[in-house]
Amino acid sequence: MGVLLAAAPFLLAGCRRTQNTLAPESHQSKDIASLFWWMMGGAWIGLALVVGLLLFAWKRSSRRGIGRDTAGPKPGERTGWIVVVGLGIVLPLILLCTVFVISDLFVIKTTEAPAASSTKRTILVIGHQWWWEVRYPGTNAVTANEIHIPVRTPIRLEVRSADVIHSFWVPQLNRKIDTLPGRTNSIELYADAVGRYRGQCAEFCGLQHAHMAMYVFADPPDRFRQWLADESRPAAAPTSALARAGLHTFLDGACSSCHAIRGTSANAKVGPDLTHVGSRTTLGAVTIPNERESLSRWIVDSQHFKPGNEMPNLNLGGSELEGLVAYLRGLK
Ligand code: HEC
Ligand SMILES: [Cu+2]
Repeated sequence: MGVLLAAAPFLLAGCRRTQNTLAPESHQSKDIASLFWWMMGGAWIGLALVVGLLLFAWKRSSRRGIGRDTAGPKPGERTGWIVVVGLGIVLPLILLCTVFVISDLFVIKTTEAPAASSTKRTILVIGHQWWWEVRYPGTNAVTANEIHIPVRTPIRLEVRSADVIHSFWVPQLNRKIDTLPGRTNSIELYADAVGRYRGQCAEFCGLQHAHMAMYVFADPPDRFRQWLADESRPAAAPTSALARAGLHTFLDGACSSCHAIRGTSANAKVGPDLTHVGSRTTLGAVTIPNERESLSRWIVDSQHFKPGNEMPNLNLGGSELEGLVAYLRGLK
């Protein structure tokens, strides 16, 4: 207990910035958080009431002595029933209906996606085992796991699934939205402040479900426009002999049977689009940082980081591996 108490400030500090529904950063999450606090307050009042009545009944019965007079109806039995029906049935019904109406008519409404016709931008996210494909309809930009949006701009987020049911959830920005095979669901994506918001698949979807996270970056509008223009361009050509060799390894080897790099002949869709992989901060759905060493280790042994993921270990090493890393690092 002491250890828990001592650790509490650190645990709570950990909650503050990431994946905390109670640290809302959009009007949707603020509505969800205040609904939570109202319900929480109501629940505590209800609990206090029940415990109070229990204590009251206990004191009264012990004063009278239980079982001393069992014959005939006890005084106060009728009021007992009135209290039971009133507090036990009618009151909960009223409270539940109120909560239902408030959450359904007001809170859920604010979380819904703006109509496609009334919003400037739609972003399409497709859940895969175990990563997120991100598309910007109307542009060529395709990326993975790291979603950029302009700050304080309502975005229509459409979600689909390539395989099983996943659930897209960025707690500081909005509620969960399931990605279902054969169906498109939508929600609004909106951030009050510039920053990075972590999200997570919220529906168990297989072995690496826990390694299926994503980041939403809310950028100032002009930085976002620049980012989107960069992401829409085809891949940069390799600039060194080593990177050129890496491009050839990529195209001739197995990599191009699963990955696309726009501007080259690689156009497969099994794994993430790597056209601008160098512009991401993480790899493997926020599992490892996007640095030279971790990229190299991922290519050699992605199964070490995410056992069971769809990318096989390909027994690469030496100059082939060096070339691939140099080439992919250059894809900004
Ligand atoms: C059989 C298909 C397949 C092959 C072959 C393959 N990959 Fe992958 N790759 C994937 C999948 C699927 C992922 C996503 C894994 C995850 O995060 O769950 C991935 C992820 C990656 C990532 C991380 C991308 C990101 O943004 O998270 C890189 C980099 C990568 N692969 C490079 C390569 C290279 C280089 C080769 C060739 C040596 C290669 N892959 C071969 C399927 C494949
Ligand atoms: Cu999932």
